[in-house]
Amino acid sequence: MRIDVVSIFPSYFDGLALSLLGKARESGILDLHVHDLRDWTSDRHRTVDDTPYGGGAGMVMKPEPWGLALDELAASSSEPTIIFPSPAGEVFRQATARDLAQREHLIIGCGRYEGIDERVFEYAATLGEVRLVSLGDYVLNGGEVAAMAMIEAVGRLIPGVVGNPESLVEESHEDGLLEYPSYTKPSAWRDRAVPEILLSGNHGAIAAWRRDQQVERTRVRRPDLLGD
Ligand code: 6GU
Repeated sequence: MRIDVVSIFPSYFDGLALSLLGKARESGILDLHVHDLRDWTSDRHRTVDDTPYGGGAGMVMKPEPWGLALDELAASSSEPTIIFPSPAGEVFRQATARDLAQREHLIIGCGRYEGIDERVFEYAATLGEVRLVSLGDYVLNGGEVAAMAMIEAVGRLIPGVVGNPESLVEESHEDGLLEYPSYTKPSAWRDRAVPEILLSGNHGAIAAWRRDQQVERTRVRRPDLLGD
């Protein structure tokens, strides 16, 4: 998979060189390129924003650098998926990550300030499928942190990125439930014992206990996931 990220703070993404995703990049499974939006400006100050038509607080990202960036990056594939992290978008879920992990080419446009000129989204839709995607119902200062979260969630689903594919399925949200609790040695620690059942060797009983734990914590912490 190829991912192009456009941002005015490209160094945010240096962290993606670490760990699992770093290895995926080295092995060529994940072809990640981070670009500075200002490279598509032509004025002396490399301006990317201006005041909003109609008035109001803050600045809006100008369309011209975005148009040139999208033209150049979309030219490298037939049907890119163009993602704009936005608190006004659809909520990013595990199903979204699974969907995006199937794509050949993602372009992620990170907005700052009060947002990007609306015409950029319309234009982008002539180049590929456009998705406005939000991390959740709270406000960040820009799309970078959201883009990092999305790249990690999508990247780990690309075949070969996570060494043991079994570890992908027993995770919170993969089956619509929260994950069961995990324990390791020592079996007693600061007067707290590991649940007896996990030491029993009875794999059927352990699987049933874990399932119960999943359902119970989901009921308490995230009843919305159960449709209640
Ligand atoms: Cl994707 N962007 C911003 N700026 N704020 C957010 C968000 C995205 N998701 C939640 N809050």
